[in-house]
Amino acid sequence: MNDLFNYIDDKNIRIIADKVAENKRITPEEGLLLFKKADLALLGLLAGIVRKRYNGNFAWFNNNFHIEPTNKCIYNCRFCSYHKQEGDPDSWEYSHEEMLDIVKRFDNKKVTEVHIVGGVHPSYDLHYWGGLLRKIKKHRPELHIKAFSAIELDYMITKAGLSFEEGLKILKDYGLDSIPGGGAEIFDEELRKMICDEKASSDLWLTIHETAHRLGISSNATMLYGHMETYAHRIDHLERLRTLQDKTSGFNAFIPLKFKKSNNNMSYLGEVNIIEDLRNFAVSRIYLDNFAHIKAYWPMTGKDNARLALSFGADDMDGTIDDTTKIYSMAGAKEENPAMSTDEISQLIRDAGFIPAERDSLYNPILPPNTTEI
Ligand code: V47
Repeated sequence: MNDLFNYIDDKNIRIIADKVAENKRITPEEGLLLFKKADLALLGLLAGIVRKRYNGNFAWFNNNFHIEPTNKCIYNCRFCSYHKQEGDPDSWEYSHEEMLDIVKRFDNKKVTEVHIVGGVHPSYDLHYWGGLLRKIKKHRPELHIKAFSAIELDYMITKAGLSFEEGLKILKDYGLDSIPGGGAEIFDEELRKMICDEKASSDLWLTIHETAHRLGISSNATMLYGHMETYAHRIDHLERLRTLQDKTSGFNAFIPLKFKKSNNNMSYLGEVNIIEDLRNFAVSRIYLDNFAHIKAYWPMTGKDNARLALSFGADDMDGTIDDTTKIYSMAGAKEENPAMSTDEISQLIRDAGFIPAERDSLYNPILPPNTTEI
């Protein structure tokens, strides 16, 4: 029993606080109780304890950029502001050469990662996308390619008539290094039907990530929150991720994504407030005791809120981005042309009281020249 928690009146919350401080795993019921009853200050304290175990006083960022190959998508998820049908005047589709030109724009910049995610285009299978990866690797072999959500992978691999294992092995040979966390949305099957009934099921999302982990391809995980879900749905989502991570240890980071309301079919729901965002960061940090990193994705949260999230369990700010993503500005995020310099992102981290540390995509520190430790 930790004296620090003597002030907590609620017996059950007190038990949970002691468990977290003693590095014991909390149950789904306890996770739910934290969402329902714990005050924000306590959540921040507990999340800070877990955060520190993995990350000390560091907060991570990388130098990265995005490619969004197309917004044409066979699916019509109700929360999505990005998707357009083939033929829509607002749709786009880049050729391999145009995407390679985006990569070349960074030739003299110290980026370490390209993040490639777009709509599920009806026409292309994994050899088309694999060809793109191969061209990027030929041009810049050391650039880490984090590409294709499980939803895109499901479509391109199935279209090629392959099993997930076969398809992922082939993509790895083409140059795929890791997989981003998109498409997880919310795992509860009933809710998934209501917000994105056409796309890969929760089980498929988890199977694709598990298969990737077995093949040595690590990945991220996301959760779309702040729409119709209950706290029980969030805990169910976190529980399924924690269970898979126990099995594979293949997830690098968890990224909570707050539903943004502009220009989509769920606008009428509005958006949850910053307190709810911070509570969600903190409970996720506490619950996912086997995830080393929780990412505050600043193009979605905004810079100020990402900085604040560092005190509620987040330890990673994603990257410099350099104005290469539109998904969130199309959904109404404040950062319309998201870009930050290394100095700016480092200063945000210092403002929150943490030590900025540049990382590669697998969270190895990138040391400034002439240093041997961070
Ligand atoms: O799966 C789409 C979300 C995701 C909206 O792995 C929305 O490093 C809120 O996964 N409001 C794609 N969210 C983006 C993604 C991602 C982003 C940054 C880093 C990483 C990573 C992954 O965006 C989708 C969906 O959950 N999304 N529309 C919206 N209106």
